[in-house]
Amino acid sequence: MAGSSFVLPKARPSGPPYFSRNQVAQALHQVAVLLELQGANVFRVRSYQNASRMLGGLTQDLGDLVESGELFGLKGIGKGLGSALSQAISEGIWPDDWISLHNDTPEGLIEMLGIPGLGPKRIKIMNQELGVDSIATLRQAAEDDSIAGLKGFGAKSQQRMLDGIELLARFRSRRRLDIGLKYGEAFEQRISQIPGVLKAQLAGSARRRKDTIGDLDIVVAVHDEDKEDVSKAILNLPGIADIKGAGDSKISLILDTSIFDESFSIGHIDPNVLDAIGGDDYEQLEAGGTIDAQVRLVSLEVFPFTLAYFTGSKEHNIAMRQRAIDRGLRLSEFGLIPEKDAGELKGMAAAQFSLSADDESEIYRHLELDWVTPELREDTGEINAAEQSLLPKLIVQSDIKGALHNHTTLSDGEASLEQMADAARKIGWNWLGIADHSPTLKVANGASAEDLLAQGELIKQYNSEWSNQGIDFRLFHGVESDILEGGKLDHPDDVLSQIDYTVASVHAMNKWKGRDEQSNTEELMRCIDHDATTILGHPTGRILQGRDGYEVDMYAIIDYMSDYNNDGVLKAVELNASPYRLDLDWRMCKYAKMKNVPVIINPDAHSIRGLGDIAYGVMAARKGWLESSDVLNSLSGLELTTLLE
Ligand code: DGT
Ligand code: CA
Ligand code: ZN
Repeated sequence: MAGSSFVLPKARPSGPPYFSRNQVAQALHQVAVLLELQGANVFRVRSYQNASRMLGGLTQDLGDLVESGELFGLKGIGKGLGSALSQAISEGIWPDDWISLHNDTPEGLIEMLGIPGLGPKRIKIMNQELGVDSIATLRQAAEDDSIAGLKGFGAKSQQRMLDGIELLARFRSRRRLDIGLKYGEAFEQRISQIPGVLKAQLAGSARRRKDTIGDLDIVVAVHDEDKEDVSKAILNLPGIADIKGAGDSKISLILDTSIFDESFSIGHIDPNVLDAIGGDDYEQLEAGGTIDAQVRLVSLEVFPFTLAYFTGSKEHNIAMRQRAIDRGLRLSEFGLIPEKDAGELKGMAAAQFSLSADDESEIYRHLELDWVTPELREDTGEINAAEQSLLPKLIVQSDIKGALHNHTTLSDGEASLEQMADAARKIGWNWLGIADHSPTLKVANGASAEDLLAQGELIKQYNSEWSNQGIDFRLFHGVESDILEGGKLDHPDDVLSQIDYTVASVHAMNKWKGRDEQSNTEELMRCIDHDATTILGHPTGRILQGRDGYEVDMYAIIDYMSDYNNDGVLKAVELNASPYRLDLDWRMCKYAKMKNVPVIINPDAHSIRGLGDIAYGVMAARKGWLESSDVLNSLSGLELTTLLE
């Protein structure tokens, strides 16, 4: 499970200091909230809140402050609180009254604190007036419309609570790939640096680059004699909010944002996207978020087997295990063991008879297979392909020479045309396509036809300057046109004919989500029919962890685009690389490839930094079996010029 936690931070196994500054600040904040929930005196509540803020903002080491006695001299730390904190830091024990405060507060009330935008004061009122004592009873009360009537509440705040409950549930269950990878890579990095660690590698859905991640799995190789020390060191790493279990070879943890060296920031989010994932509440949820992690400690000989097992997917493992059985072998997280040797033995006892493997590829070789890259391990045909040496040569980021859906300050981008072009050149691209929003999308400052054409003149000017200087870089001029009623585009034909290409995208999500699959599919087809439409942008409109896309028959859409391409008319489908979208879904990429529909991976960048999202698009494209020849991004500027003519 992922989400946020509201428990007193666990002490490090060795100290002092037994708690980090962050943990102490967090504990004080929790005490303040719980006191407020109990209806305690406001001054008392505030004193804990202030102490939390003050300590959280310090730069000195807390252990030093305790030792020197300076802690007592800090503003807002009285005698009582000072000695309570000293004891906690030097002995690893929280004050009794804090522990009872946590224990005595009904779990349902604590659970409600996780709802974004809902604070202790309102929870207390709803508890007293309506007997609300859990998220479930809160939802019931809101659905019965009884909260709207409470003094100081109203229908709006009632709806906000319902939205908050939904948001929390979504956020807790899984995390987006970008976030999961951020935690996973930071954790892998920290573990790798521990003395005695021979190898540490992220496994699970993160290694398979799924678009969302349930929990992190990390496999660590250590010599047996170092196991205990390494395990202790892992439990002492920064960023551990709680320890769920710590055995000999398996550690179960909850990580929080203090795992990051720098303070956690999610950067610019397209307002349209932010709205779908909870607005300002989202940023707050993310900053206070957590993710679960499972660590396995194994010896070097077992490492490849454990890594392969915990990389999954479960379906891939099952197919692999069956393949092993067919060869008289038993495949497990501990080894690949001849059945005749293993007999009645189980687990590690059987593993002593395992065939050896220095790395994963040797396990695959034992089973007469080519090594399967983790992204493909979903049991969607990869084992057959590996058996026949027909696995695709997947696209890599260095194949990317440019992308066609990016914004500038002409609509809602943060960088100018010139800055975007410079940035693209700096990352080694050969070309860049600009597709600013069209007039209908007022919230995104859609550009008028006049402004669009003026942008085209500027692009021509830049292109001829580069060409004169012998610089092999060019800009393509496009537009991201809204798809209007009946599949129409947002500019007259004589305007569209003056630009290089059109990315046609749906933005009126309410309308499209309120309609049936057939109407939506047909309207998209009408839009694809338009001569100017080159690319279908974010084809389902989904926002991961935010909203489902509109209903549409993507197979029919791909088939329809396929006919055009087979007749020599370019109709490409976008794989929007924003980690909030990854739309086209990876599962559909393989179908587009099979049907000869080119894919264009587009970062949909609204800033220079946004160009970097191309990395997530490449991950999704790889997961979708795409090779460099399947995407327009691998063409040179010259080739693309010819294609778009
Ligand atoms: P997630 O965490 O929901 O995003 O997805 P995964 O794939 O990381 O799944 P997780 O964390 O439950 O387990 C990690 C890997 O361990 C999984 O991909 C395959 C392996 N595994 C877990 N349970 C089973 C099982 O019952 N059978 C088999 N064959 N493998 C399993
Ligand atoms: Ca996992
Ligand atoms: Zn768009």
